[in-house]
Amino acid sequence: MRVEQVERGRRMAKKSPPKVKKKLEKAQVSCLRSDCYQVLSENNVADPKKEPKLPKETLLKIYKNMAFTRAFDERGMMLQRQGRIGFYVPSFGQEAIQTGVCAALLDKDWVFPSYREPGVFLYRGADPKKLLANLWGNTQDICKGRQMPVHYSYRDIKVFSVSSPISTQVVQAVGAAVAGQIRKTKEVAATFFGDGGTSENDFHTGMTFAGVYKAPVVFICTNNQYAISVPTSKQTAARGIVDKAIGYGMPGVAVDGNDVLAVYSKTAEAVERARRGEGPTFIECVTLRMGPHSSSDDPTRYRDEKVYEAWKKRDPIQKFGEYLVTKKLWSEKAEKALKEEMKEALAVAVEDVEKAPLPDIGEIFTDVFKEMTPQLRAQQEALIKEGELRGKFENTSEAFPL
Ligand SMILES: Cc1ncc(C[n+]2csc(CCOP(=O)(O)OP(=O)(O)O)c2C)c(N)n1
Ligand SMILES: [Mg+2]
Repeated sequence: MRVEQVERGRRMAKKSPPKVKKKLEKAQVSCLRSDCYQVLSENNVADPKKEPKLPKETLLKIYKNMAFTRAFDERGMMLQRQGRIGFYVPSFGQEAIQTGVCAALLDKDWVFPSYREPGVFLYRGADPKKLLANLWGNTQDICKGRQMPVHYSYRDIKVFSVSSPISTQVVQAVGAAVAGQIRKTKEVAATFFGDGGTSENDFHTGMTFAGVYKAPVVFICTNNQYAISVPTSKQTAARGIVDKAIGYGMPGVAVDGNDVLAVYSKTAEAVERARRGEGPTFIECVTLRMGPHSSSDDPTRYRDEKVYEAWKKRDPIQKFGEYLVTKKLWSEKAEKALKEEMKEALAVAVEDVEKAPLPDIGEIFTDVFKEMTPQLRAQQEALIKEGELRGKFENTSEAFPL
């Protein structure tokens, strides 16, 4: 923990009621980088000068979304381990980033996520069944099984289709933002990408254009300290990824990615700035990926267990939950009821979605052109015929290498 933080904690402790005082005095040492903006202390006490004034309903919506994102991820991993789906990408430990950013956006704004943001879809009102259907790629799936699992697409809530090639969403977000600028819609685009994503050319292109054209974009870099097994120290020699903002002529800020109030506050400032026409902002949300890269990965082969244990004590859901309990907005009883409710909702949704049949093989070719081209029609007919000859297409659900 930084010296200023400890001193601020002591000053706050002097003025605070006895219960809060005790907590502040017992301040923990943080494993977080020292330049990160925080609202909640390591003991989950809010700094009164920084605490955002959010209505009770929003605070509870934020908490419930973080909890549901965790439950959804747990279910996804479980389904994969049971062999019921082929692949999953959990976002364990990153719930505050996804949720805090969305809480600062309006419905009319656009979001361009990576593959590790189920909480974005959920916060903006996605039907969990539609997300689950993508994991099976069956007839209930919005994309009719044409996308990889966890690569959701949700036009109704203005969340752009997830792409596997990393950072492609950065240029897409800038394009949408510039389009809004030209059409004077006052819409903001937020895009999520990882620490590894900042080494991609698309990141550079998007940041350059956004800086030059003052595009209304908020760049959210989730620095979860790994790109699969490559640590951030091998990704960049910069002190922090936030330093990259300077080179593109935009303000940058690093925040504690496990403190949802900090993520919310800095995103809200960036969104207001973008809406005022003052241009883009870069936000580095520092966290640690608490799960595997994907269901195909084993992080115990490369991560430092001591660092992992230290971050475990900073769980974003627990941090925010403690804050809500102090504010008397949450309780053990409410927690128990929520857990039951989520378990039941997911069980019912899975049961329903899993039953849906796979799309017809010929559907691979539809929806591309209004009128199917003769070449596509010929390919469609050939594939259907092959299917008829072979009886059944192979199940490749265990062949995801990523
Ligand atoms: C252009 C491109 N190169 C390589 C890959 C393979 N790949 C998939 S995920 C990943 C790591 C990305 O790390 P980061 O951007 O930090 O995001 P995180 O997975 O940590 O959320 C890589 C290299 C890819 N999908 N796209
Ligand atoms: Mg990463």
